[in-house]
Amino acid sequence: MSNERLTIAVQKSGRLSKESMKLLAACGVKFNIHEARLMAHSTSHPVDLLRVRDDDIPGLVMDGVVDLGLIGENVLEEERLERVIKKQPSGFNSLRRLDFGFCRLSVAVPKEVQYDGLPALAGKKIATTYPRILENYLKQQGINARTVMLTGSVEVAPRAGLADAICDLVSTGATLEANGLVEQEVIFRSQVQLIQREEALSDEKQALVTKLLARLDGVQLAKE
Ligand code: PRT
Ligand code: ZN
Repeated sequence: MSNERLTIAVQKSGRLSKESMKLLAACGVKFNIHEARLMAHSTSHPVDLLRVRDDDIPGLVMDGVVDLGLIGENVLEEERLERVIKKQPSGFNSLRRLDFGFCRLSVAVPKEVQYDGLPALAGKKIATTYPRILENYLKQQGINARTVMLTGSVEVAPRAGLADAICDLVSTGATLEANGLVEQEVIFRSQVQLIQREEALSDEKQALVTKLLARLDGVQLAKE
């Protein structure tokens, strides 16, 4: 990867993609996106976009493979905890929290189950895509429960007999409702962050980041 161009990792297609591109456009960074391509070169600045699965973004920044990333804090924190356990590089700099991608990570149980607080989860199986965040939370709360890792269809796990409860992302609550689940504990609140790799950038690149941040702050301010 070229050293003089600032590289930014964004989600290729999903809930964060449109807002991520809108944000860059609002900062004056222009791209011609070819849907099939991983890389996009800015036509206005020495900036390259790397379009990937959101799950890959924290690691790319922590390994210093890209300079910046736009990522949901849920994915960022899960990867950070996982890397701390594995003793892999887990450092990054938080530049800004942005006003999109809002959601919460919550524990939900089937509506027919009586729930009278966290101790009700003791000894239970909880299905989640975020085992590290959940385990961390349970440990802090002194609750002994088992986590079952599922990368999709978490909301059907109780009905399928795979788990007693779930811990999943919620925004409107419609998915929980449709699956007969009741949200009981919010364990993590998330929004998108702009992060930078820990290792220093060249002076030129850092100057460009500073310029983009000033524009970004202007854009965010104008929205308020
Ligand atoms: O392919 P790739 O791996 O890049 O994408 P993905 O499928 O893993 O992620 P994507 O695009 O679904 O979500 C990207 C990010 O958006 C998440 O990591 C969160 O930071 C953020 N986000 C915000 C959400 C939601 N809101 C959300 N509601 N991510 C997922 N959901 C799902 C949730 O998992 C559940 O299935 O929506 C459902 C619940 O929504 P409600 O409105 O019914 O409560
Ligand atoms: Zn993902």
